[in-house]
Amino acid sequence: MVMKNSLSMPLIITAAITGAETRKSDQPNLPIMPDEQGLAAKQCMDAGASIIHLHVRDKMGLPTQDINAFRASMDAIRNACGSDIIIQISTGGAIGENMQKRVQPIIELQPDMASLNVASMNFGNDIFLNHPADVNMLACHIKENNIIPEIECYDVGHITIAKKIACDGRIRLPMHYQFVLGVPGGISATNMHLEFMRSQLSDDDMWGVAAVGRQQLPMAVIAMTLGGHVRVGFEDNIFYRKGELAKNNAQLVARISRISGELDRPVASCLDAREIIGLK
Ligand code: KMH
Ligand code: ZN
Repeated sequence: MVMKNSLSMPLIITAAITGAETRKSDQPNLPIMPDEQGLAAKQCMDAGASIIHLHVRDKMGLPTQDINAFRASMDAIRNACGSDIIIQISTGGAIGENMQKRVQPIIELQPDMASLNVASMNFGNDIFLNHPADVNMLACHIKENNIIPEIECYDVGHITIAKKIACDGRIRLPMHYQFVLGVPGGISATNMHLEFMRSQLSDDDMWGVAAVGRQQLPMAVIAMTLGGHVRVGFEDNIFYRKGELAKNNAQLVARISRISGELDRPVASCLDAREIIGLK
């Protein structure tokens, strides 16, 4: 039996391999086509990742929520990794994406997990719109389809909103939070912010950290020591270190696995992660 929320709990590493905003012109090794995503997912799994946070692109390389594009990428990932890998599809999509398109993949494709964004916010120079009625609708579809939601929290108040949605019966407990720190418009990536956000959770809640840019690594290490989980990958950070682009997503995953080893915290296999999250 895997223990929850302790340092002995296996570390779940999520690889956010593509994202919606990262461009191939900025990171030439960004996987955008299904075969590239399959290969990236396999490399990440071999390096210690058990969850793939998935965004997909169209033939032009632009972000899309098209069901067929998701199906092709999910098939490629499962063909490359096997069926134990956990696929978490994005319902956030790209800024400005139509809400019906954002919800469609979870209804049609029933992935293991789906992201759930609970609030509108400034997002860099854009506005990420998540109307309360749409958030409730998304949460209900996720629940009805027996998909595990991961609550993307870009600020402390987002935890409060998520708790209210759960209280209204639209999110099944325990909650799975991702603290996305350092998005311009959200809370910045500092130890104090991370500690405070964590202090708002119940003991049974699961949480992880996805910090943006150069804060990805330090925040990940702090999360690891506090019993949290970690997300790395090109969606949030394209560099290995200052001025040096990462070779691939797996290089970022492998570094987290190595540090976890040094901390004597085991890295979760896909089956460990399924047990911790409560997935069949
Ligand atoms: N692309 C961001 C605007 C998610 O995956 O749910 C939203 C995002 C969150 O990436
Ligand atoms: Zn995402």
